[in-house]
This record gives sequence, C-alpha cells and structure tokens, in this order.
Amino acid sequence: MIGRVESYLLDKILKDGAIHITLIDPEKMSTSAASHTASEAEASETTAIMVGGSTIVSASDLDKTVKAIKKAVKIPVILFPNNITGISKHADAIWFMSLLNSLDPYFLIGAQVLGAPLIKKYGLEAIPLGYIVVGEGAAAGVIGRATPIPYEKPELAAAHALAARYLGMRFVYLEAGSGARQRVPDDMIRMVKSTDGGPLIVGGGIRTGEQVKQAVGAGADIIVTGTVTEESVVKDKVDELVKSIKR
Ligand code: 1GP
Repeated sequence: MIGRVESYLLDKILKDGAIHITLIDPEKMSTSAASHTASEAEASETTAIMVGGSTIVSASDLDKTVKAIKKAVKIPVILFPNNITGISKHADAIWFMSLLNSLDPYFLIGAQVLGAPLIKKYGLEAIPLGYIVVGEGAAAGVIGRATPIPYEKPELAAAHALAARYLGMRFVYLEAGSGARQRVPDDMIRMVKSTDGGPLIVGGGIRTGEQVKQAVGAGADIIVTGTVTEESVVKDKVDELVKSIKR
C-alpha cells in the first residue's frame, strides 16, 4: 500500500522531473545543528529530510534529533536506518530497506524481521527499498558487509535493481557511500534506469550542481546528499543542488 510520504515523493518527481533529499547524520552534528540544517534545506526547496548514518547506535540520540527536525520543518522526515537502532517514532516514514549485495543475512532480512513489529507499533510508513552498495562503498559497505559492485560493472547493478523490483521493492538506491571520492558513474545510472525503469535514488560523493545535473540526466529520480551540506553554507549549497535539477 502506497502511503502519504511515498505519494508525495512520486508526485514531486512527476512534477519536477527529479528531486533532492537532504541527509542528516545525527552522529555528525548536534541536535540544534541538525534542525538548523533541515530548515535551511527546506527553505532551499529540498523535498524531504532523511535521517540516518552507518554507525548510529543510540536510539535516544536519534529520537532527539528527529524530534528537533520535525519541529523545524514541514517536509517529511524519512528514516534511513543502518540497523534497528535507526528507528524513531517521531519520523513520518522509514525506508524499509534490504542491503541486496550484503554477504550477511542480518542486513538482508534479519534486522528487518526485528524492526518490523516496532515500525508497525509506531505507525511509521514503511517504503520498500532495494539498497545496493557500489564502488568504494565507504562505511555503509563495511558495516553492511557488502561486496560492492565495481563501477565498471553496471550490468551487475542493473541485475540487482531488476531483482529488487521483481521482489516488490518500489525504490532502488545506488549507494557509493557517504563521502565517497567518486560518485555513482552515469553509465551505471543509465543502465539501471533503462533496465528497470522504476524510481531510482542515487547518493554518495555528490558535491556539485553539475554532478546533480549529470546524474539526473542519466536517469536518477532522487539525489541524496549529506556530506556536502555538512561542509558548506547549507542554504547556498542546497540552492545550487536543487536549482540544477529544476533547470
Ligand atoms: C550516504 O548517499 C548518502 O548514504 C549521501 O552521501 O554524504 O557523500 O552526500 P554523501
């Protein structure tokens, strides 16, 4: 069943061609910095806020951050969990994700089984997502015990994305890893999009409007950035990224 947040994302993609989402890692900033970042990003027309990070262990810190962000913005707050500690009742939705190229069954289905009853109890909207780690993979690759897909093997990424879609996952995420030196190559985005066709999220190592433009041109529907907003004046940077989608 498609919920309110998912419908909102799909409508925005339809209307604008592609969208930008701002990722906030509660471990990398204080609660007040997180709410400031979220409200600046909202003012620059980012579509939603994602909250998560590969090494989150404190559910209470996560709760505080999500609560503060919810107070600061009207756009949806979507959890991006690395584990069961990435679940907060204060969010609007959660990417209900499986790390498809993990060698560890815990990240394929184990954490999901543990987390599902809590998600139901909290009434969070669960949005099914196939998560695929590519290239260096960074912390997401290490923590998730992934065998990252090499950049020069786009057909493997396409096969993973197609399998995700056949399993009923409504979104696919190509993840180069937070702070990756090289973002997901356009060839890979293009091949995944032409093989599979469904909503495609791309993130990891994206830093400039020009890169956003190229990734969207190759077929990305949602661009996620985190690191670059931590390192820049949020409003100026998100303005640059969002404008390059809309242009
Ligand atoms: C990480 O894809 C996201 O999960 C965002 O990556 O921090 O490199 O923008 P960056």
